[in-house]
Amino acid sequence: MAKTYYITTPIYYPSGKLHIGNTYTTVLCDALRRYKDMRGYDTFYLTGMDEHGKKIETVAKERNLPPIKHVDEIAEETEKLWERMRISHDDFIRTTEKRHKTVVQKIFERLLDQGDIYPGMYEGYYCMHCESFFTESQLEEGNLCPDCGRETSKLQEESYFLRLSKYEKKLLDFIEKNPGFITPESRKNEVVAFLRQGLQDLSVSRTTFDWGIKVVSNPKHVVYVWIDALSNYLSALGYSTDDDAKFQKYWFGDEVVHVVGKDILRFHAIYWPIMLMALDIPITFRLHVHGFYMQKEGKMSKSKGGVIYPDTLIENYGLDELRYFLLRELPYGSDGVFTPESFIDRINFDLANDFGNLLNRTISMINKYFQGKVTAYSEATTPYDEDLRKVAEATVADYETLMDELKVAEAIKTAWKLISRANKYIDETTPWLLAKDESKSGELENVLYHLAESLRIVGILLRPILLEASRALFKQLGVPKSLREYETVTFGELSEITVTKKPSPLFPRLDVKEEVQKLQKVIRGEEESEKTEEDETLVSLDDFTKLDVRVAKVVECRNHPNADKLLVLTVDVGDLGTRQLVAGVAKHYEPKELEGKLVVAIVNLEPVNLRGEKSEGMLLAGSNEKTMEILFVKDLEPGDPVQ
Ligand code: ME8
Repeated sequence: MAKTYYITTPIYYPSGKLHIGNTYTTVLCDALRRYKDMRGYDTFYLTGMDEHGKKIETVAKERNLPPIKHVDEIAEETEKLWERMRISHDDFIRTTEKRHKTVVQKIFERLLDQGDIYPGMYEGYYCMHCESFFTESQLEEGNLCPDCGRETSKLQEESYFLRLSKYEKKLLDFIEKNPGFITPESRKNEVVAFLRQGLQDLSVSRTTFDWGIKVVSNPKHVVYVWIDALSNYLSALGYSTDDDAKFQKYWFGDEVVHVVGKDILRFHAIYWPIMLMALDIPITFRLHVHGFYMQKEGKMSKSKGGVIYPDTLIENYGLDELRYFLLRELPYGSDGVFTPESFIDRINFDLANDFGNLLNRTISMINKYFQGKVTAYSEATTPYDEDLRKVAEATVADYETLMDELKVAEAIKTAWKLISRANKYIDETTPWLLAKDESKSGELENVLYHLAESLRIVGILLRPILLEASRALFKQLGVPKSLREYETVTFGELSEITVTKKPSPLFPRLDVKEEVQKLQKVIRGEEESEKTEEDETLVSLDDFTKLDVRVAKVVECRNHPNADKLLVLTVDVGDLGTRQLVAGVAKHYEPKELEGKLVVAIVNLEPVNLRGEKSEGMLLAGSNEKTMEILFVKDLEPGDPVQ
């Protein structure tokens, strides 16, 4: 029976269009999956979307869409992108699907029942504007919100916690006993150092937003991101359902690989194994952590811009060109930089010159000197044959080792060693001189055979990487289907071939200056169309007039039961009736002094729950470092509009 291979990407947030960073991980897993397929494995490749959470709810709100509409749209767009990129995934899991929700709810309840999840109070810094909690270390200087820069207040919230501390020692032991569990080694060391500092239990539920999976036994809570997200690796396999054949086959199979970027190392190397330990599920996976693609200017992110999108690159340069660049340029274990220059150079030097030209020259010479057909010829040899063969054999061996170690960039580099060796072989054997001497015809045929055979091997090695070019190579060289398979990757399997009469270049050469400028524009253009921070503070008149701002009379005011900085006001808004507002003004006003006053409030905001009290609008107040003043009016009536 074939060995099994289960490989996964992170499930991506639909907070915006996916960029080349997310694309990299997806292409990397695609290449590994295709490699394993080629090696005869029974493979299963999972990717998908992580669709819940406050951030997604907010983005949807900004787009005036119900969250489900928003995530449906991005998921559809993403699936189209993967289709376009010929990603070979077997399943696309979305955390909003029923099959996933049910599993998450089961997992949560089970952990709760057995005491690995327990109720408690979460204390954090709350930004009223973003309705989000932050830990102290996430805050900007002065305890300001890292997202909007506004002041935050320290608040408590009811939350469930996952008992990480209980499993700390067990996890350290596991990592020690399984040296290949986390690769590269440097990432493993990071995790071990972190574990040694001691783990705090993890808050795993929220009551301040709805867009998530409800906790069955206490639906006031939604499951907070990581238990929801990580469980996808099990729910997609049918874990805990009647139909768990895939779970049995792939989770307990021969190889399970989670591939993630360095940003989510801790979640996968600590929280996930601990969840599995608590659930009594064997940790069968290995975790592979890759670095980030950066821009010269720094990081890329879906929300902050500076982003390069794959569609544009495929449209302008082709799928193989993009796949090649992404897989070749990011070295194992560190970050890489995407620049227009490096992208165009890789296409010109590696693909067009080294590889494409070698194929083109070989085919042209076979046509010119042997009417398109050569046969393995062993009688007349050249002094360079043996070395070429040896390099081919070593290349295949190295390629296998490197691919098995998930070092894809290095494996590609190795394939290029054979390409370079073959190019050198042309210079050494000088076929155009051999052609001048009738008696050297056997030697010439032998040389061309060696070149064709080297190219066939390169074609096989590059099958998982260059989807179109490897097919074109086989076709133009006339390699029969059976000799495109990995079992035939040994030098000498080819006995005879008939090449195409009309070779066409695999990769057209690009004009560097022109293309770099074009690419810079493409990238800049997209950055400009992304919202910059300045743009975000500009609001159209249309948007502004959507706000219903009114005079309101405070009829009652009291301290918030759970938060020192907040007051709860009941206000009369004339014909609109009464509203409850929660406002962060308790440090500056006593509840009683506000009663009877006329204030200004926005009254058509969507209600939010602030520490257990409903807020149906926003009281307007000005503030600076020293003080805060509520805007009071004198002679107007409750309900009068403010424009
Ligand atoms: O973290 N270079 O989703 P996400 C390389 N939903 N890879 C990059 C990259 C870059 N510049 N930027 C992103 C999440 N990535 C969670 C995951 S899994 C249970 C939940 C890749 O949309 C990389 O794989 O923020 C990174 O880990 C992932 O995208 C983050 O995607």
